[in-house]
Amino acid sequence: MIDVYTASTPNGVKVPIALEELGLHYRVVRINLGAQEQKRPDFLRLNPNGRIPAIVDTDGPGGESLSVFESGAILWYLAEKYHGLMPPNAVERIRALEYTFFQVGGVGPMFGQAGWFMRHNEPMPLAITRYQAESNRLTAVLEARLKTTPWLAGESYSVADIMNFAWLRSPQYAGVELSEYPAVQEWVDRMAARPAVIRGLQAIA
Ligand SMILES: N[C@@H](CCC(=O)N[C@@H](CS)C(=O)NCC(=O)O)C(=O)O
Repeated sequence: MIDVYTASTPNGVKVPIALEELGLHYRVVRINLGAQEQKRPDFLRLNPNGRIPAIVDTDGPGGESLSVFESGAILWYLAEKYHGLMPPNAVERIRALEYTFFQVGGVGPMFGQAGWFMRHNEPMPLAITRYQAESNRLTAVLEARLKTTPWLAGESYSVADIMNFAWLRSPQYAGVELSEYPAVQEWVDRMAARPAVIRGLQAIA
């Protein structure tokens, strides 16, 4: 059994979507971020960084229970263990890794900061301008890629699509208008129509 400690946020939807795509059974343990449950000692034992998502796989390596944190690490752990969401082609596997790290190091932090400053009580125009511009620049990188390949890794759907979709499905949060990025919009729509994606989003709605 896989327990998923998560919440209904961009990073929080990735793991249920991946588990649905892999056809696995899992249990959602909802973490109330407003109540700071992610900072409690029992959760910090799973993720010392005090953020969702985290998982516990009761059947980890050697049959031992294993906890994993960081959404990118969780998705790669699941993809390796269950042989799915990973392109069969070696070059595409590298592309999947690239766009996974691109999301973790770029899209997530920039969209997150744009949204945070846009909603802060004190107006901070410089910060908003900076993070919205970066969010748009990163979306343009995805646009260029998706103009040439159906999925971010290439011909194969992979963890990289789930990682980035989790943020690009709500672009307005970071002040990004997807009508300016038609290939990204088409990919978001295609992903949102996948039955496993619908089930994953419902699992944490
Ligand atoms: N790089 C981390 C980011 C995790 C993250 O920022 N999670 C947010 C929700 S989207 C969170 O837990 N926020 C609560 C907090 O910062 O206390 C990942 O991909 O797992």
